[in-house]
Amino acid sequence: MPLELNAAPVALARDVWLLPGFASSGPLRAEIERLAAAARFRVMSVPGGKPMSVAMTNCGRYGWVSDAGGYRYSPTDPETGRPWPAMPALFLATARDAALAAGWPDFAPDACLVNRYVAGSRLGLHQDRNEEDLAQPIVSVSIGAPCRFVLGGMRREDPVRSVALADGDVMVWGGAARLVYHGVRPLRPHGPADPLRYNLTFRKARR
Ligand code: MD3
Ligand code: FE
Repeated sequence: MPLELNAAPVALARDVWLLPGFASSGPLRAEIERLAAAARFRVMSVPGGKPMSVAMTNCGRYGWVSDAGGYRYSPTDPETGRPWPAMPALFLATARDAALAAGWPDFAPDACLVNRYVAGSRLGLHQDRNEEDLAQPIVSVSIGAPCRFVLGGMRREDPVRSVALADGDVMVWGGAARLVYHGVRPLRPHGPADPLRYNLTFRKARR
């Protein structure tokens, strides 16, 4: 059993919490495989037209999508026109438990974005600001290969620092940190056995 399992939450900055090893990734991975069979991972393009390096799918009432029309939440999968798969009970329980542990007892996510990283995949510095209710926190669950997460400030030009995230680590952000700039450094080639990283990002998209 990893030493950090059920470790106390670590405050990385004001209203930014790291819950080391909070989640058991095996059962979450099994759910990801089920989801991907219903709504496949796809590479979306940023509004400027360039494909992202991260592949994505969604579950829950709303899914985050990006295309030439911009970034938005959609109740349906643009590839099939069908609603996104329901959020698995295990996903919802994990997100709610993590938010509670970090001090947000009423988190009710209606959207879960599933990101899939291969070696070289990255996410540039950005804010999450497509959600209607910025009083709600965000919960992020890391699964699989480790990565370095970039934590900036309220302005793009603020200094950043890099935080290591491992399998099972959960981050919770809200309050004063809700609009903090963040990103993910290019995933390093890991091992032949498990080169993938998944991230579940739970959000309340609509009021
Ligand atoms: C900090 N995903 O999908 S989630 C994203 O690991 C995204 O795939 C990253 O950033 C990933 O938008 C990290 C963690 C996260 C989410 C929202 C935040 C960090 C945040 C909002 C404000 C500050
Ligand atoms: Fe983000």
